Amino acid sequence: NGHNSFVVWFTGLSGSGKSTLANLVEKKLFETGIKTFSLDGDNIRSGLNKDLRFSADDRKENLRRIAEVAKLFIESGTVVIASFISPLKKDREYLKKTIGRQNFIEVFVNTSLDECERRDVKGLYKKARAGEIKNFTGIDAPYEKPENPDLEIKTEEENLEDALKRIVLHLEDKLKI
Ligand code: GGZ
Repeated sequence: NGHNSFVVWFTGLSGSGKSTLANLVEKKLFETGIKTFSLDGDNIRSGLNKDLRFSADDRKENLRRIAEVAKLFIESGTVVIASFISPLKKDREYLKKTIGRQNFIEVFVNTSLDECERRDVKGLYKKARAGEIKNFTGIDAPYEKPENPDLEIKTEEENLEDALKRIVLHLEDKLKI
């Protein structure tokens, strides 16, 4: 229906605010009449990727399958909004290559580990510190920061509304035929 389709990919630590931003972006695009679909741990890891956990290999396979799903949505003319930690540079490179660089908008939700741990919305950091969760990103599994993201959101410095405006402005350009 007249616009480009692509993936808006949010990467960042657990509790960085990826989903919050993703939900706001989806709402904005919906209001503009654009067909969107959101992919996140809730709808992917509970079904399609139920067999995967958080080893490096499992995360890689998680992201590989998500890339394939995203490609199908793009083919259908849907804008995909994806929120996954996607902690490794090489896995994000794979995503870009598979989905196509021009169809992949990387948004780095840059919230410090200190702040994510301070918020600890789901109590997962506490559990990870206690050794109850293994391979937790930022604690005993790596997060490699993107070097050249299309957008970087520093949630400790910028309010949600301004961040949202910045993302939507960037997307409006991409949406043109
Ligand atoms: C990181 C974990 C882990 C471990 C469970 N490490 O904040 P959440 O809870 O709701 O979102 C996190 C989600 C991360 O899944 P992803 O598919 O985004 O990860 S990746 O891209 O690395 O494949 C977190 C929860 O799962 N969670 N155990 N060990 N996050």
